[in-house]
Amino acid sequence: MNNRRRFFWQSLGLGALLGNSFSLQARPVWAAAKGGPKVIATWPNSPGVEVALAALLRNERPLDAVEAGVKYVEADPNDHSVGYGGLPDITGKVTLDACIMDEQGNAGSVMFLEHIKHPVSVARRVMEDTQHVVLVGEGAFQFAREKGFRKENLLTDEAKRLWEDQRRSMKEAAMLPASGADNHDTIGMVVLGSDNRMAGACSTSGMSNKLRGRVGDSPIIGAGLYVDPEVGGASATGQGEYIIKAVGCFLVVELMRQGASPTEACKEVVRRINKRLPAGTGRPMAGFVAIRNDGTTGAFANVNNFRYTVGDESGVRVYDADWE
Ligand code: SD4
Repeated sequence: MNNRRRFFWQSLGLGALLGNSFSLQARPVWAAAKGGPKVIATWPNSPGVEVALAALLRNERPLDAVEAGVKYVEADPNDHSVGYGGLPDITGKVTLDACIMDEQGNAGSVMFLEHIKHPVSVARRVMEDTQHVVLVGEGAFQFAREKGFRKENLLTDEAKRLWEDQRRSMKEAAMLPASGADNHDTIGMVVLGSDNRMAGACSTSGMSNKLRGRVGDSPIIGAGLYVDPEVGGASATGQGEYIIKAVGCFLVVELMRQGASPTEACKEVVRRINKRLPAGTGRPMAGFVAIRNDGTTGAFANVNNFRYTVGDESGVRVYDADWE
């Protein structure tokens, strides 16, 4: 059992929740979701997807389900790109970014937040308790404290050691770290309830060794996450600078609105991003997952090792995304 799975069983103590066989069937664009609840997430995040799916199967609100699924990943010390255990910035400090969107398309976001283990929950408080969409840095931290979130040290010994190793291998401290698929694990998740209501969330510690104050795509509505409950939702992972410039997730959803399948929509956005990138190995990574509100799912990346997770009543599966 790998560390992630062990963390899952230890923290939740759930038995085998879901069965095995599962197939992705394309459905007509505007058909209602008939397959019951569905969850899609970046990377092999089966435990987080299982948490979200279990909530949907209990008929909980999609917003609660997606928050619970992402919180699971934020608390996992073995995910070095999210929350507790995330790799620090160039100064050795863990800074977190997250956003959330609800069933009506409302949004909340926190950026450059320190010392709070669950930025996705702070983002939800921004959405629900303020008239704003985004809080950053010290202001976001103060807000979180006022809302009762605990101040915690998020830098684990293992993350510190990995960060030190990385720094040793970087020629110049100020350069952006390499961003192939191997140093990503950001959680982006979109859920569809059996009543066709949708919600999404995205959470990350960002690129390790990033400049202090750097924010990527993940907490930016339309870049790292976008949900239009009438159409579908998308989330992203990879080097945020390129995803922001393409307004990636908004574009995925708009392409789905025009009739593209989730995979076609993700592919088109990846193609636009690729036009601006050098070809071949070492190219900055960009990958998207998407779900239409008819329950159809898909993903696409510009590297060959992007994997994503889909869960529904018949099981939770990790897939290799197509790439170009
Ligand atoms: C960022 N998109 O901060 C994030 C990084 C990422 O897994 O996806 N890491 O740019």
